[in-house]
Amino acid sequence: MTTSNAELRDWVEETARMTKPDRIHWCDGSELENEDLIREMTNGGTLIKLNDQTYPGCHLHRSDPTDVARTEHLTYICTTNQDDAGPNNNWMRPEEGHKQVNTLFEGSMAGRTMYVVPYVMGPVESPHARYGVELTDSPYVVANMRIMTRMGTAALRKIEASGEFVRGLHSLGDLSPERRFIMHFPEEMMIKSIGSGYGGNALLGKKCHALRLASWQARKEGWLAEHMLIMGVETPSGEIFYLAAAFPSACGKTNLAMLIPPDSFEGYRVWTVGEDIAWMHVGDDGRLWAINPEAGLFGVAPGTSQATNANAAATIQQNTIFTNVALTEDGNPWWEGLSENPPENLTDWQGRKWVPSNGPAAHPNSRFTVTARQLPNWSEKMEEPAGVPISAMLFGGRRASLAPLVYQSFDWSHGVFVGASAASETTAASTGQVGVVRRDPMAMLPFCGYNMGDYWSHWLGMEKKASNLPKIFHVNWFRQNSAGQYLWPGFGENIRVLQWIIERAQGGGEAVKSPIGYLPAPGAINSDGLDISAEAMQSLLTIDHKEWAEEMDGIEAYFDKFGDRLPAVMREHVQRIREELSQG
Ligand code: GTP
Ligand code: SPV
Ligand code: MN
Repeated sequence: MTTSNAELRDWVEETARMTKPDRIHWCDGSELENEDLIREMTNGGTLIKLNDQTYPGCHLHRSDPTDVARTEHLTYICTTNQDDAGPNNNWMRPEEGHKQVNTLFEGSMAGRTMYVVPYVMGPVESPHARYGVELTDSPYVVANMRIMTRMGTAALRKIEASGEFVRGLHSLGDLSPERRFIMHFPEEMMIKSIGSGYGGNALLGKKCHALRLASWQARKEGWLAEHMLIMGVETPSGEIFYLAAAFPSACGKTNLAMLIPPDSFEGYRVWTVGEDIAWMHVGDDGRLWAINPEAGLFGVAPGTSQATNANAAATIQQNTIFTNVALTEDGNPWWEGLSENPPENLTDWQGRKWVPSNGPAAHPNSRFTVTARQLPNWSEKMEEPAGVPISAMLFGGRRASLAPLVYQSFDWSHGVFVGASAASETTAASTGQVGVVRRDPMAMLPFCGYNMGDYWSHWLGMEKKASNLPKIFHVNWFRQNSAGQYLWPGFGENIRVLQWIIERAQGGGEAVKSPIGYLPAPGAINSDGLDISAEAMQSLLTIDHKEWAEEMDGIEAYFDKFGDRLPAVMREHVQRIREELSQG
């Protein structure tokens, strides 16, 4: 196979001259092609077939132990001017970036096949869909891209018709962290990633294209590309309200998007439209409309169970690729939280007999890849070209202290401040220290493809483009008591908070004004049937003025890094909140 698009043909040939693969394979996305790939990987030992009775069509992949999460310190935005990348990104001059990686790509595919993977991000017929081609020497990446995107011949035809596509070059290289780089060239709509076969480092349609490059395009074109889930909450009246929520990596997007309400919430249902990324455009009605650019789920395995997320648990029972989970002696996958006690004779994520002294049996960032269509609560709106209208946006993260369960911003500009000043404890989704609080504006710190100061200006500017923007909220499911236990039960019970959010978004709901925003009035969060003490509820819904004053210092110090790219109104919000906090 080849293509009528000369630019694509030339790029494939030119890349092959550099990387020297033994073969070039143009992916058509067919079932047959996938079966061949899976067979090749199981024969080669890079994929293990799981128990066909209990987990039909499922496989396990173990990545290199040094390659288990995104590597933010090796991720670069290469722009002509350093200020365009901003203090939130690692930066290299584009010529330097190309030079640095091209030497590593030289001959990197020798002995391997180069796969040409054409893909569409978004419903194929959506006016907001975007196209890309990933060249990769990893069959595991191809199999994952087939699940996560609309991949194959239909995508290629779209690329040929439009002539526009993002070029993504990926090679496993030698998997050495010393020779690993994830480079973005937004001025050329190009990605070059080498030395990693894992997740967002290697599935280039995901974070590299749909967030870093798309955020750059979105700013130029007047839309938003965000690290957000999209969910429909059906209320007993049958009406469905769509919400979008940005939480940092491994902070609960996948789980919230698939929420199952408790029995006391009869008539409520949640529909999943997206669980990681949202592209939002202003509609003719002045509202923000969101599409999910992805087609699959790349979810965190640990903590996923019948009890916490029955929708995900049912979804990953078939046709799923598991990465870095543990293996039972019956050929079933296992991870911490799947069952209370680990089964005997476990093989850990590195393929060794599991002993607790080696740490968790499944890697904390072990994942499942599965088509979203298998979700019991799959929303047909996932295929809707126009997307869904968003009523409320949520920002949040993991904060053991400080941030209340929920609060609402006063208006759009304050809501942008709330998103911009969000912070969260780091997780295993990225390499580095876990559990330290860092600022993660809009959960986009690792994914914004340009200067965050400009990004906040762009967000603020949406007010001029859209007459009916969503209401903005902040949530925190992770408040702890002094014994380190979560105060809020989370998961399905989060519907109680969503109920208040939906009421507020419609102009109802009881609230009290505080310096940081509107807090739920006492009793406004429905706690019928919930086993929670009055003290716990009280500490979830009150703010400590002294702690918040210190938080303002931290926020201001963070904002200072952005110099004159920081929109002035952000400092005004800090000032006003400080004054109100000091008034007691
Ligand atoms: P990425 O895919 O990395 O972007 O992560 P995500 O934001 O989709 O996070 P995910 O839903 O996969 O949750 C990550 C971890 O947080 C899992 O171990 C979950 O079990 C846990 N978690 C999710 N929601 C809640 C909650 O409401 N309360 C508590 N205590 N834990 C939660
Ligand atoms: C995240 O880290 O936010 C993820 C996983 O969703 S990855 O695809 O690796 O970026
Ligand atoms: Mn994510």
